[in-house]
Amino acid sequence: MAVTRRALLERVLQGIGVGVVAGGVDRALADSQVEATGQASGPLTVRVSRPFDAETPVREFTSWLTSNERFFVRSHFGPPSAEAIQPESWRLTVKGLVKDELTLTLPELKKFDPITITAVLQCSGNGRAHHRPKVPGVQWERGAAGNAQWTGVRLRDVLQRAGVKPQGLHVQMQGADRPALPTVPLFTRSIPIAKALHPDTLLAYEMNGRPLPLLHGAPLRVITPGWMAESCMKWLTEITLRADETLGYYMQQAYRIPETSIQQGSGLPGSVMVPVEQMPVKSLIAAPGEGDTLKTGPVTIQGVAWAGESPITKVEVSCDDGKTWEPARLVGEEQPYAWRQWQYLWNARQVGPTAILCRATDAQGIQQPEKSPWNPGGFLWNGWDRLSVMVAA
Ligand SMILES: Nc1nc2c(c(=O)[nH]1)N[C@H]1C(S)=C(S)[C@@H](COP(=O)(O)O)O[C@H]1N2
Ligand SMILES: [Mo]
Repeated sequence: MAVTRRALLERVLQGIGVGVVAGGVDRALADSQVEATGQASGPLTVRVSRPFDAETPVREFTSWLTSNERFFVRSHFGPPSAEAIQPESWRLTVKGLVKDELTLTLPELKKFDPITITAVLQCSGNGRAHHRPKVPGVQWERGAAGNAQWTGVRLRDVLQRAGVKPQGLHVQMQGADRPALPTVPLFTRSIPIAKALHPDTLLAYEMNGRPLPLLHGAPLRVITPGWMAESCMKWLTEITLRADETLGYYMQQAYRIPETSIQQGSGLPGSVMVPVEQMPVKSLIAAPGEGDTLKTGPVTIQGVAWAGESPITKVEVSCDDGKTWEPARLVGEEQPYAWRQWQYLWNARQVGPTAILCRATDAQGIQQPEKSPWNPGGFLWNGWDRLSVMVAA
């Protein structure tokens, strides 16, 4: 089995253009996280090599869709064993507070009505590296996010087939991935029934029109559009209806934020912590790039903006380090849950170093803050995006 797992992981890493890490990939399956240098390797910037956590270089965000090969990867233990997700033997079970327990094969699942939704996926830790004081954990910068088309069936339809009992208020999700050590808790999460029954919440088997890649949860994953990616369970095998939120580390300790803002760096005993859910309003500059040298004259600045379940109504750009702001042009059509591309034509006149910033506003009138409120997990960073450039004659 170890051989199968190793061969599988090797294929996966090579398939996305990442060289197999020195020392062999078997250690990639260990629980200990090995910090990488943050250097570009193939199409992704590797943050942790074992298990493989890597972010998308933001220049990719000049495209509306983020390709499967360049989509950020985050998992706690690495992909499951090949046996656990073999198409022939793979099953999805639905149990707990339901009238009829279900066991579905992939072909059976695909008989429900298919739908496709374009949605941003973003890790709650994206931008953790910007929090001050510094927060331990994967030091994600800007690219633990991406926009993709997800095809699958409605979680609602599957739940309705099983018949949710009135006491079933939370939907627990379990994937086939397992920690190497039995003492490490499983990555088990739950979402409230309202989000699970929302017609846009998916069990997805395709990403950008292709079979869901192994690193992104093959054969089936949950997509909760507009919500942080921690509820987008990969390698899904089990759904359990429960009366309460899932217990255990990944729901009760990790991925929680203070309900109200707290003092920077405080230990906060007593403060109420709630699970991360909605994605807050955020924007990024995709081009030019950090440290670029630009010529005087017209410069196209472009990027993306998104706000979870809320549309983007405005993006502003500053080319003088935040002194003055100008509205950017929103490109294309608004699509719920997808990001919105934007452009700004800057006439660069003054030679020398400057900083370019952007900030977005959503339909509720909420504007990106200059800096996000500090929190102990370093989650939900959505401060103004900022890059330094040099203007040369
Ligand atoms: N089964 C399983 N699902 C998982 C995870 C995991 O470790 N195991 N990681 C979650 C986290 S923390 C994130 S940010 C997203 C990342 O999705 P991606 O790798 O497809 O970008 O998957 C989520 N789903
Ligand atoms: Mo994450």
